[in-house]
Amino acid sequence: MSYSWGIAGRPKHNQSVSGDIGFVSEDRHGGLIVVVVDGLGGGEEAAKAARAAEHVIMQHLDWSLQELIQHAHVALHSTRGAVIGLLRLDPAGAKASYVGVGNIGVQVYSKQPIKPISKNGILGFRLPTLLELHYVYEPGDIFMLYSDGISARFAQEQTLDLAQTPQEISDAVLARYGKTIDDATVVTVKT
Ligand SMILES: [Mn+2]
Repeated sequence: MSYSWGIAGRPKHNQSVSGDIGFVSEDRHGGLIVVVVDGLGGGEEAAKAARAAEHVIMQHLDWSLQELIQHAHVALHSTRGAVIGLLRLDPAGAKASYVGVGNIGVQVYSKQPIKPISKNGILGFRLPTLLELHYVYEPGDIFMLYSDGISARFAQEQTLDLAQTPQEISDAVLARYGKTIDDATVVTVKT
């Protein structure tokens, strides 16, 4: 089973640096780590916090999601802090697992209902009791993670053309639902 993905993002109006980072990386077992981090505040300080979380994850792709969150939490102590959504897709058994801290949105288009949620908190300041959710996905299911610079109205979207490539889907959602008053990032993965 293989994956394809696309990422769209941009800083808020009149900012040159986004405090969001969205990325996708393969682990050694053919699995995928899918991440959106939103550094608190904006600009370079927010980006610094997001990069600190990205660094921890990229260095330890094989760690469990909860270990990644806990280590990112420590790494962000001297930053503005960040919120994060962390999804792992494992082709062995078609397993999906998710841990989210703070306001990162997850939208899944799947044959069986898959509705991950995040718990309130801030990496670097206040970590909630982590909730790791587990699902089995089916080929063709589509996972999307997005920062709060994407309007919550996106969850009610009915007309998105899911036959498009993941990049086209991410671009379309950013164009339609991106708020100019916040950094905005969308990551789309097709299984
Ligand atoms: Mn934001």
